[in-house]
Amino acid sequence: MINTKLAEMLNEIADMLELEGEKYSRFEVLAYRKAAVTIGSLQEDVEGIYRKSGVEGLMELPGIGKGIAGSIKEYIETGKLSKYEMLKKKYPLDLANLTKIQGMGAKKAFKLYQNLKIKDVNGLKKALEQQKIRKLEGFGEQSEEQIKKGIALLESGGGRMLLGTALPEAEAIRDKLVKSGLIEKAVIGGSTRRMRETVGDLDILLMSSKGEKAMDFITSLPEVESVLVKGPTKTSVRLKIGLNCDFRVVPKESFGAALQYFTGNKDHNVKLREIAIKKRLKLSEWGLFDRKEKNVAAGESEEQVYKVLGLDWMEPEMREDRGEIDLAQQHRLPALIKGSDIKGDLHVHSKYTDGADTLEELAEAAARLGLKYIGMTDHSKSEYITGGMGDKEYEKYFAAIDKVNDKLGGKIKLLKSGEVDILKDGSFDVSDKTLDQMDYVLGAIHTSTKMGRDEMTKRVVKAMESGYLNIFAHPTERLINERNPIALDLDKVFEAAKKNNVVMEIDSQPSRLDLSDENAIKAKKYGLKFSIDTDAHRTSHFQYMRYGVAVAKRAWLTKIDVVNTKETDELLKLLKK
Ligand code: DGT
Ligand code: CA
Ligand code: CA
Repeated sequence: MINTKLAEMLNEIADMLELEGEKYSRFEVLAYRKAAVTIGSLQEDVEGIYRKSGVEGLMELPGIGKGIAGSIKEYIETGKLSKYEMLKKKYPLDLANLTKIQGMGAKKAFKLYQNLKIKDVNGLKKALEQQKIRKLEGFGEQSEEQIKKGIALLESGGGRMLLGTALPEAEAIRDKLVKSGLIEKAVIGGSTRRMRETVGDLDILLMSSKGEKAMDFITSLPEVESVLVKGPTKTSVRLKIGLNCDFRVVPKESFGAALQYFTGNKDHNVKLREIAIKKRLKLSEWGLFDRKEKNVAAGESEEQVYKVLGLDWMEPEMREDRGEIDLAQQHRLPALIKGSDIKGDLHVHSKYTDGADTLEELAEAAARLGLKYIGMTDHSKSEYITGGMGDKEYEKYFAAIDKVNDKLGGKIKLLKSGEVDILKDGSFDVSDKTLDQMDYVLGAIHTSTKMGRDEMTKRVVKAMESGYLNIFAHPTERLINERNPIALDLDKVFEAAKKNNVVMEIDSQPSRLDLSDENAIKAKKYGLKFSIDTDAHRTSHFQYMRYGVAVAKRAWLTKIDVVNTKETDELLKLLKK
């Protein structure tokens, strides 16, 4: 799938136009940024859309105008983007990766290029070693330190890719294989199937009687950058998006066992193997064998493997060796929450602040997805970059919401809320009167994020004790591989949340996933409730819900743990203060 690469290039064009300065309007820069977000967050292959519906189809995507649609067409047809190539001549530096470093914008990166000929992250590292950067005007020892920290944070991810990027890619490849007619079955396994927040590599299992042809098809896919290993049953490739992918062709009678094995995780598998040994059986990716070497779990399904071992089948999200094997043996597995349990989304942004779509567009899109309500949570004034609102603006906002609700005639309901900043002292940055008018209050920390642990914890606890806070949004403020969590004593925060009936958010944005699965497990121990939200800034972001639901499943949450599984009236009662 070309989405990730294309989005990266569109973003780089925006960066380079910005560097060009006055020659280009802010409007044009913004258009490229918007297009990059649209393409980057798209859950289906943009090439597929073009092949099916042409430039018109592209223009139906939010934020894609005629000009950029033409560029996308050019890229799909020729593999090149002339605007990008032209600008790149003047700015031959790896902006895409340099700007991934926290605190490194295009301007800074270009300055480093102009003065020190730094072109990429490796060059930057060398210059840091040689202490060259501190001597530049506008930089200093402190900024050297900051850049070093940014690089360390980026590399601490160990090259693991966000699930939100890896999964759509895996699905696109799987779908192409299915369409090819060369295979009977293709299933995505590994950490992707377990829906881990990041993925080390992709694992795809195939059932095929034309193994060699299938492998030829795979190695000639446009997604593939290079072939690492190629054989009739096992092929590994490097994908252009910067991820490896293992393919294995497995015979039908071993498929269930192989799927179980290649889903893992490793610790879960090791435990299963021990259980097999106790039953005098041998478990491998080829099957479950008795002493006469007969496969007693032959066939396509995993269920059989678990069943013969005396366990109930469990969802892949649970297979992390966190106690699920014992529960499966005792037939006491929890009934995990499902995507279809979700009735609404309580964290959504519109054009009123930094969202791309109108209230009505958001409502229509959410209704099409079968949601019964969405909570409108545009920002408060401290988030001034987003055009955050004060009391007066909120009044207009709520009136507009009423109007749209009248027009919608009950098809879906917009709820009145706001993503209200929790200030340094734990107070909110809008008046109590405004808070009173909200159906519920979603509070978040965005400013003064470097506070120490005690102070930060007090700040959050105070907001919870105010009696106004209903949902604590993206509680740790982390961005995976990009920004560390704020310093919080989560035990104290969860205790205060329990006392004050504050719901914890699981933010479904792929780079946030906040709370994480581990923190959600901890929060559940305190008896807390959760709200799984998309934090949508455009209608296409509603698609992110599946990532938040996956976090919830990985934390063993059930329907009753999650407030936005309730019908509208029930939910409003629950959130009333
Ligand atoms: P990743 O790729 O780092 O995100 O994580 P996984 O879980 O996808 O790991 P990967 O790709 O190395 O292996 C795929 C699956 O194969 C893994 O989930 C479990 C299984 N597996 C890998 N190595 C071993 C092993 O040494 N023993 C057993 N029993 N299973 C293994
Ligand atoms: Ca893997
Ligand atoms: Ca692998």
